[in-house]
Amino acid sequence: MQPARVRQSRFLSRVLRHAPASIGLSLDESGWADVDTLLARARANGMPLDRAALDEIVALNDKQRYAYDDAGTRIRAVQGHSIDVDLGLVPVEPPERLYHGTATRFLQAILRDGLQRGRRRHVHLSTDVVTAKRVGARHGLPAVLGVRAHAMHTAGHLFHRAENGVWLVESVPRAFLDYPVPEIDAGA
Ligand code: HQG
Repeated sequence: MQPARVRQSRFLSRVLRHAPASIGLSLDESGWADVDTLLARARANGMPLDRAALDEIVALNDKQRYAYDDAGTRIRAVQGHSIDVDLGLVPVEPPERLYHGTATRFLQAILRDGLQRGRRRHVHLSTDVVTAKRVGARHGLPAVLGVRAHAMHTAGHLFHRAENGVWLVESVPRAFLDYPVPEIDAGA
């Protein structure tokens, strides 16, 4: 995406996941914002954004972070919120294994306390090692943990899959974590 679109996408991430009130926007309980109101509030707060740019971001965003409703009049982030929204996702059976990318400096705490959701609503898990490593690299030198997801599910933990394929869970107790991950070569 062009730099202007990246800036606009970051702005959307901030207002649709974390701080709608910072531009005087309100989301409904499912996280939806009215598109026309969003565009007006964005412009009023110094972020040039029109419907064509929004369409492009929704369609081309590398992680499919945002989605319109069926009528195309509302928009929301499909995951990653820190504010309290109910995405209406139904629990689904996860695969045997999922992965979590983090930074090496967090490993000691994670292996002691398990994975915590921090300021977000969920812990985010990836289906593949490459994606997890990329997520971890956002925080520093990346490290990838394995999560025995199906065993967690059997033990009663609820898993959800966001529209963009990211897996969401409330926490991961350390008993379900593997580090190092046997199937990853040393250094991954
Ligand atoms: C770590 C991006 C210490 C955790 C990504 C992570 C993802 C602990 C950091 C999405 C811990 C939280 C989410 C513990 C977890 N002790 N550290 N017990 N438990 N942590 O950004 O998963 O580009 O809130 O490992 O692709 O990195 O925004 O979570 O390093 O899908 O669309 O605490 O955000 O998507 O960091 O990223 P974050 P995340 P977007």
